[in-house]
Amino acid sequence: MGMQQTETTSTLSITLLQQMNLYWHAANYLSVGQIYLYNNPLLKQPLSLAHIKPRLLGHWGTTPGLNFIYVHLNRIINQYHLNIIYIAGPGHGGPGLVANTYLEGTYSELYPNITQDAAGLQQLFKQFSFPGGIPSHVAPETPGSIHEGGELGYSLVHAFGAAFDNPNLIVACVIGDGEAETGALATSWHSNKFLNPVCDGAVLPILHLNGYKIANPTVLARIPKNELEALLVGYGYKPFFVEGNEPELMHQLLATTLDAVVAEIQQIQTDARTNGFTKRPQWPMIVFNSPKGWTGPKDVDGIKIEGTWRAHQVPLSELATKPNHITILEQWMKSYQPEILFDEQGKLMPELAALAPTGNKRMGANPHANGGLLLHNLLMPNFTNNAIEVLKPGTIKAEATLVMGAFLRDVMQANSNKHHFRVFGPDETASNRLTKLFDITNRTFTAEIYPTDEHIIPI
Ligand SMILES: Cc1ncc(C[n+]2csc(CCOP(=O)(O)OP(=O)(O)O)c2C)c(N)n1
Repeated sequence: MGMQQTETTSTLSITLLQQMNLYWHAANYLSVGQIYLYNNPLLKQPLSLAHIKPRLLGHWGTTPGLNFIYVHLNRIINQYHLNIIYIAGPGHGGPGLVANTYLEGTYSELYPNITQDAAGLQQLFKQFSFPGGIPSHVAPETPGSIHEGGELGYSLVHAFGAAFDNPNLIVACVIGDGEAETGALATSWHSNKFLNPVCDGAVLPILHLNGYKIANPTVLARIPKNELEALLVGYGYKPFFVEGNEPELMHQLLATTLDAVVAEIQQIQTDARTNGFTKRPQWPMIVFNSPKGWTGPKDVDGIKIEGTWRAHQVPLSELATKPNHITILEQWMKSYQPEILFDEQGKLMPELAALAPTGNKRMGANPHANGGLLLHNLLMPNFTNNAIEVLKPGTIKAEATLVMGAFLRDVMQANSNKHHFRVFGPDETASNRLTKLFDITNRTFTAEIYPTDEHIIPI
């Protein structure tokens, strides 16, 4: 098949493009602020060492890309009334998710001390990776997060887990190109062989191809594009490439691509939900190729930072000993023009705030990403129904897992109309003797099925 290279078009009006770009700047500004600032959040005073945290932690490199994607998902949520949650595989980009959930208002609702003004900004910045504050990675307390960002590799499997039996949900899953080298992630691509568009939601993988891990290039960024495409096609996806470093072009490219991707997802789902499951769809995905540390310092002391591995963590880390770096940091933060992003009090300008979805459509507030709102207790049969009476020791022959299989079958039966109980097994349901489950269910598989297969169906 031919490569999906989106042509530059004008999906966004000039006004919308400018506003989305400013919103992105606001998210980037808040991200940098979290990494560096202790005080002076709106840079109303000349920046000095006293305003800077004594110990600098965090990851800048992945963050502008995560922010860019967030702003664009906000647009399609509004445009198509979608229900989307965001999984950040490079969860070390915690400042980006905190910034975006703050901008959309969720953060202040959950944490009322982080107000929408200069005092709230100061708290927001200070608490990040600070004693008594919040983690530097996307964490359980980050609004909208179901994925802990510390150990790379599980984003895509979590995304599929969230989409199973959740037909109206789209899970946008940003995957780091470094993360993609882990064993867990490398095999998770195949989860599309277990996803059925009739009864499950959709997963939109977004491979964040910013070229580097901590100090090394990534494999996927250094193979020819046609090999990368062949790999992703081989995993069963239809990759759309969004590549570049010029923000305006990238905004149009990603917007056009997301419009196309939403149309494909909706077409796959409508077809399957009208005509039943006929074949495994080729789900769309995006390869988002942008510079690591995008919009950050281009060079520091003659050494290239933006677009290199050097942008991974804290690009300016010797502020105490190099006063010219404080100037670079100030110029960097001012390049986002905080004075046009926030009003005098430090509140996001209303025309920018209006870009975010509202209520539960905000990705930070989506109930599907909340650990409690949508939980239902399982109806539990009395386990003693499956008891085996042992009148005298050593007289009964029985297998523990066979009995457990019968119990799991009864649990599944009791909850069958709710579709919220699944059994996952690495090919050991039968060999571990849980076979009583097959009295009432089968194994889901959307790849090819042979007549000799047993208890294997697409749904
Ligand atoms: C399993 C695992 N191995 C190693 C690390 C250390 N680590 C943290 S960030 C990172 C690089 C990640 O690169 P990528 O996924 O491409 O993210 P980005 O470049 O966007 O920061 C590594 C190796 C980790 N967090 N988890």
